[in-house]
Amino acid sequence: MGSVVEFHPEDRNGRHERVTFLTEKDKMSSRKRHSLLLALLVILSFLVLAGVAAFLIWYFAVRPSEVRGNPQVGPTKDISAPSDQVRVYSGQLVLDDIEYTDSLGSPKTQGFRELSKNLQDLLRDTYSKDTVLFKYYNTSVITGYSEGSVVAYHWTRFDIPSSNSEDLSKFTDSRVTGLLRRLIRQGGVRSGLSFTVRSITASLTDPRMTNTPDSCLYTLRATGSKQSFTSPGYPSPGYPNKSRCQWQIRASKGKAIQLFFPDFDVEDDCDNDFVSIYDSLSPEEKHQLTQQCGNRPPTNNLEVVSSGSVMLVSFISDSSFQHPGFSAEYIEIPRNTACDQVLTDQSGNFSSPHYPSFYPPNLDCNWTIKVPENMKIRLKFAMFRVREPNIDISDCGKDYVEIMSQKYCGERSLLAVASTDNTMVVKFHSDESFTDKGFLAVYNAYDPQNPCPGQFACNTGLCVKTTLRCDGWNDCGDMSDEMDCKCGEDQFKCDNGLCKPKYWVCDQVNDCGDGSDEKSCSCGTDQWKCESGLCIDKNKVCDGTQDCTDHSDEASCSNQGSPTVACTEFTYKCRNGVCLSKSNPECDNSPDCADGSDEQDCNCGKRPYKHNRIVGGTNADVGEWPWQVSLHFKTSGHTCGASIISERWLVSAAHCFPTSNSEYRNPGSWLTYSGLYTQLDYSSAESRKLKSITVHPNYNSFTFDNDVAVLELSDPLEFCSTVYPLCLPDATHTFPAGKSCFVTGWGALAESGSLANILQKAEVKIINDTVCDTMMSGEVTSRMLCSGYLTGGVDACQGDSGGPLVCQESSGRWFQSGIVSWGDGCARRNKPGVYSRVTQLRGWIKEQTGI
Ligand code: 4AZ
Repeated sequence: MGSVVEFHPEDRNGRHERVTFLTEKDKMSSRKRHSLLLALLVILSFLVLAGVAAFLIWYFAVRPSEVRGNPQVGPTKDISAPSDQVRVYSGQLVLDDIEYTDSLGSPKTQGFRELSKNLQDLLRDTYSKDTVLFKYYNTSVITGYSEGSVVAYHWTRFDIPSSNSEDLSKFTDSRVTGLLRRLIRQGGVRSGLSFTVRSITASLTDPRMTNTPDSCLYTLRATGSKQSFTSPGYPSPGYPNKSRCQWQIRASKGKAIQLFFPDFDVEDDCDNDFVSIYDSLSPEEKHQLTQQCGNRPPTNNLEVVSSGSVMLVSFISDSSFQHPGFSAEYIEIPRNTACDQVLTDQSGNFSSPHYPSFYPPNLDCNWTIKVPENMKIRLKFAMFRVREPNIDISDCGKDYVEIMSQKYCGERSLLAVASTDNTMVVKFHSDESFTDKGFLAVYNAYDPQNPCPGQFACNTGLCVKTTLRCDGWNDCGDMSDEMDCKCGEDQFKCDNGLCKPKYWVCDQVNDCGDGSDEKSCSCGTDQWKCESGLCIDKNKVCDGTQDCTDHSDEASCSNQGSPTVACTEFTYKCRNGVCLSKSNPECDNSPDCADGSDEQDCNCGKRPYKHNRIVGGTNADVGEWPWQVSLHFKTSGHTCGASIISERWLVSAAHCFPTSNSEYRNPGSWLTYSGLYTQLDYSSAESRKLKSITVHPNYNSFTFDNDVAVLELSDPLEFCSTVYPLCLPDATHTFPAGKSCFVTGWGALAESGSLANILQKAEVKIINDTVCDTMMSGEVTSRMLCSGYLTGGVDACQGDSGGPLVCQESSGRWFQSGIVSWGDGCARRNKPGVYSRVTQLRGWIKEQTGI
């Protein structure tokens, strides 16, 4: 047997090498053997490596979870199969016998890591006591600590394979909390640990909230000066899909945190993207302050306040739409401990703490109002929003305002209360979760002998004009102005005692509220009643022919959306010529035409900004009516309104362009402002010149029949949060009598009054055509429609002309039903506003604009 040079590099530690000289032949065969050996070696090392890899895979992924080791703090690998169900429990551990040190504020420190490791082991051990839960145990993570008593924030994740889905029902809050409570019963100690666990909480948590200290989790320190942070990618190119970020904010001991969002634009659907804010460092629903999504205008900024020195902001994005995200500012503020107040002035106001910011959780406040002996107090809420999700507002079990043993919660528009003597105590309670904007209350003392000099005194303590008494409308808020009324000649007495105009009987609108005005309007036994009140033969319903003038006999047939209906002037016609029996099918988010044409060109009628419903006031919000345009004539300033129907086209009223002065028909005389809020500041509006003005050829300047014009812009608009088109209804679209719609504009605030600076909005109801024609002395043509209140008080006025009347459909989209046209003065009794009927003018608008 020959020898080979054996070369062991690791053996060359001064030891001798064995050297043998070889013959040529030996050399040849030795080379062959050498390559063979090398190949063997490679195969062997490959096998060893493969074995190690297989072991690792088995150890970390395949090995049964009962024997899985304790995971370290760090990003959790999503090792669950796609079909696995995930359950996450998060909560707080309160620790005794341990001092909070600054090192616990930063996950990068040794102190943080050591304590976290011990607590994670403790959690794993605790969960291991339940064989079912532990079978699916994946990991426990400590995400942070706060001071005072040291509180550790934890979450634990379980992965349940779909094959074991029957075990999902075993994951109950009581099972988990019961298990954790055992830890406390056993003294909360564990050998080798220097601290004890005083209490522990855990509740089911959205698995998307499971950030680890190493992932997109930021620790921020609030101080007395403002600091800020933003969502990832803010503002451009916008946040990425599947962002999961959290910001832990800590303030000094004894302080609170105020968080303000100067800019907030997150996808509109909270199921996809949202920001959740917690009064804790753990994302437990129990401590959730609010969850928000959508685009908020600068007039409705989000601002929240914590109860203690910690706050967690969690941002989740699932959608792939690109939105800028948010910028946030945080600051340390004194904690709101004492909010009790005694008010002795004869009038004044007070509000929930930090109003209009969200009030803090965990708070109780008392306001005691004391006025002179012989006086009483009336209290009115200018704003009242104390809402919590899924709360029955009849028992107000969570946050509430309490006045004279009565609890109030939810959102209220006309809340007023009167005292029985010269004192009134108003209590406010907020519990540990979900806060809201709160309230603003105004009070004044009054003389009970003469509570409302010259006015009617409501039982609520409010005073209303005597003309509002017995007018059929609830002006007091508690209906007291409509009680014990003797109905007039021209009024109908409802079963509930209200008086309503006789015109309203049998008009298919429940004006009484109890249906009594529509009760005895029955048709014959073989007849069917149209929505307009007309009676037709029963066999004419759903026969494919429109027999009711409002086509209600064909509107709700079981063959809805079926393409078999004969086309008439009341049926919606798809682009392929097929007609539908469904009413208002266009842009309703449900495809009805086989060719999809009813859902095409539907980028309209949705306001980009998310709006707060403003209770009471008539000032619009920024971006609330993004299709509203202000038309300025030469140097006269605002003259008329208009609406945006596309980047290049506006709709307005023909009477805004009279022929009395040729300059009115000259496009060069006009300047348009889109996205305008106040007439005092044009800086953020989009201003465009006009290229053409086209007035309806059949416009009649005496009767105002066909009062419509289309305006072409010289340059296209750029759509944004405050500039966006409304939807034009199909010619067959119906806006039924009684429907609430909105008219907007900078027109006069009262008849012969001055123009508004801030864009105004008014809610008006569509009025039955025959009722309106009677009220307006037979001057209402079929190209007109009426809207407003027969009692007066709310209306469009001079300067609103050309602006839109819009109605929201169940799809959420706003459709233009009217163009402000004329009226008998403004807001007068029995004189509703008259509008150009857009459905009747739709064909002409399409001919002129292609829209
Ligand atoms: C106007 O003069 C005008 N009340 C517009 C609307 C109404 C009255 C007048 C409706 O432009």
